[in-house]
Amino acid sequence: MRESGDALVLLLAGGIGSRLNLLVGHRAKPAVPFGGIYRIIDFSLSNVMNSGLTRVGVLTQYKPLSLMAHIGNGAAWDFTGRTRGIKILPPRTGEKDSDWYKGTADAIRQNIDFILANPSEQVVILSGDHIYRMDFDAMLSYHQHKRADITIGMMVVPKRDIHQFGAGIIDNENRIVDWEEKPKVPRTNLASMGIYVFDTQYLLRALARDRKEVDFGMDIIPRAINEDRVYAYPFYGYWRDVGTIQSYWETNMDIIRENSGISPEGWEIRPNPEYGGRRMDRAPARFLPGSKASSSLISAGCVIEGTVINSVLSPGVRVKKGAVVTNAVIFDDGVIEDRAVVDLAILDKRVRVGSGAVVGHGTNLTLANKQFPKHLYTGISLVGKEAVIPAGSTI
Ligand code: ADQ
Ligand code: ADP
Repeated sequence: MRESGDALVLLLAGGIGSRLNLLVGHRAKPAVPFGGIYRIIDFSLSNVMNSGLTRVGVLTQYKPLSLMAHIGNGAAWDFTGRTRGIKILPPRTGEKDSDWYKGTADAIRQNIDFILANPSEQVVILSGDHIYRMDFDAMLSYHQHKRADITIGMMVVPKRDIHQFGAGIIDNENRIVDWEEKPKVPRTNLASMGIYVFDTQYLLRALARDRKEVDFGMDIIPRAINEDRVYAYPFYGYWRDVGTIQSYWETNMDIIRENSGISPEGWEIRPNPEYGGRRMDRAPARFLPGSKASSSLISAGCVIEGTVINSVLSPGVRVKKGAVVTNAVIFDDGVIEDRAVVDLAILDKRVRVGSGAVVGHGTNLTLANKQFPKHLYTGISLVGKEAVIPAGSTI
């Protein structure tokens, strides 16, 4: 048994993640492939496993099919066994659309039965949307030490980004004394990571108080800081909310680098079970004569004849003769034909780029700025699942 007892984990995996655009056209954001052999949710599930927690409920809502297939019975993360388990919790399908979750707290409220059926001292609430590495056991011990009602994982972010987060002001004991969800005017650079430890009895009382309180950041926490013991748990490790194409791409680039803090050494991230042994048809990656590769992550089953620089390739990608792939993220079984160029782009599964075609503007911003208003332009091209880019074309 862990020092801090066996807390129950609730993993929020239902958000739409619309800023990820084509990548969430048919799958939930936590199911979006990431870093070659993972899906985004693997990071949360692996953190739970590595922290010694064994009981998990996954709250789904939007396009959950790939996500459910991916999690399966949870064996990939050791969640099977007599005292262990992972359960997918779909939204209550009542008669009206309005029964769908209205926000994070409402989603938890609709699953009170699951909390009651799994008695625990604390509930850990996480998001399935983040790429990070965190020990929840240490956070639970801290929560107990502070005798907190709620403990919130928080980290310092650049002030210009604080408008995307819950922002907290703390006293010198780390007690949160002021709070603003997504502030327009920055008063602090301490951001909520959307990771909460609640005393279970406190959570049940807070959810019962007022059904109009549907969101943790907007409703439950602002009320709690006035009346109850709410503490920040300062976090100094690697954590990214991969909510936009830009941050998704940057985080993929981070996983290439050895010293970024997210490389899987020393803290096991268990991948998509499909790559964890079941799919035996993936031979080792193969580099043919004339190929060049550097600063890249190349998965099994890839065959490289051309050049790959600063890119992340999922299993089964082919880069043919004379093709050049730079600053790219290419999902499973993509084919980059002879002399094609992919520069600063994300390609969903099974995309085929024809001979001599050019995908992405790279750093050639003059070309890009003609097509997009400057403020919308991230510079990163996105190609949808199974698209075919005709030979010789430029997109
Ligand atoms: P947001 O990033 O805006 O802010 P939110 O949309 O509330 O996050 O979603 C949080 C998590 O819950 C996501 O993983 C999302 O997928 C999931 N989710 C959202 N609605 C859901 C629903 N109805 N059912 C199931 N899952 C759902 C929050 C906090 C901020 C904090 C950031 C950190 O409100 O205070 O700073 O997260 O990313
Ligand atoms: P997602 O796009 O949501 O990440 P996948 O496309 O990988 O999901 O998988 C959806 C379904 O398609 C799965 O049942 C998977 O087994 C199947 N599938 C996987 N690889 C291929 C392939 N090369 N061609 C057709 N179907 C595939």
